[in-house]
Amino acid sequence: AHSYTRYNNWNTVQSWINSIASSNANLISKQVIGNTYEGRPMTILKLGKKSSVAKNAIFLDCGIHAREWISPAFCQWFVKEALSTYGSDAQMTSLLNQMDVYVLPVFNIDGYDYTHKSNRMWRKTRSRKSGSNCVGADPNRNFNAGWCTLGASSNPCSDTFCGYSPESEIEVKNVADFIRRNKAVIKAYLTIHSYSQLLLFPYSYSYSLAAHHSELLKVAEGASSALRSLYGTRYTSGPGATTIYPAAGGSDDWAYDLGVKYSYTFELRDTGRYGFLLPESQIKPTCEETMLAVKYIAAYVQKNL
Ligand code: 0X9
Ligand code: ZN
Ligand code: ZN
Repeated sequence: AHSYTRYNNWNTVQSWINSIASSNANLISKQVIGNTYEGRPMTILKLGKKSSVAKNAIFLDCGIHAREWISPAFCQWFVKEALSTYGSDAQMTSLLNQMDVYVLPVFNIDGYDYTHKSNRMWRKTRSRKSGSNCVGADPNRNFNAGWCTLGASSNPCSDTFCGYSPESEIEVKNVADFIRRNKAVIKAYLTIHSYSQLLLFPYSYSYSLAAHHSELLKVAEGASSALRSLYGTRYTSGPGATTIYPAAGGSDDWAYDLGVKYSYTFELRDTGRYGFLLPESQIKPTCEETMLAVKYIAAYVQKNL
């Protein structure tokens, strides 16, 4: 059965997507953006009050990397909180009245399923190509942003394999196509990973500072202090290349260069004690504190449309 404080497997998340959408038709609509390599439907939940005029939007994805289980848990939490606080929390109400939030609960579904069934530490997609016995590419090295130039591997057996070409991974292509199609309205791109407690922004494919570096840093620092206010969890903010490591082909850099100014990668708890194996007892506190950071960024974006 589904639980917000457990790591739900893919089948459970899939049924949750269908039931939450059908029982909240006033605030949620569903959209399939394509199938994964293994044929699973990638469904985006569009949260927001229905409007007759076009609304600006925030795009939020979770589970780019299969083993980062706290990430899909956060997207599920976000949807729950949005629904349960709409109408009582002034900020959430205003956000969903004025904007839409597109939530992709699990980006790399095939990989996520594989971590539940076969290998808990799997990171990549599950695509195959004749000529190599190694499976999958790193979806966060497969976007068309300095593709495979830095911090990525062209060896199909590597955990950071960039793929055979940009967007060779169908999951990456499906998301990139969706964002390209909706780029006129998408004002922020938020992607959730773990772990290290970082709030990263472009660039990671280059050491150059982004054109909006100081604003991106200011918003990240505001979001980090909002997060810290709940339980004291400390985050470091900065450009990917110098704050974690240089690595090309990431979704954040790609979205930013497409024109989505507020582009952030979260690396959630912890700093290495449990790493990817974060205990289920930490799902609730991690999600509650992360909500504050995401809402901080959303409020800033809303105010600066
Ligand atoms: O290496 C990554 O893809 C991310 N770290 S993780 O441990 N979750 O794998 C960091 C991504 C930062 N952004 C880019 N490299 N573009
Ligand atoms: Zn990751
Ligand atoms: Zn809550």
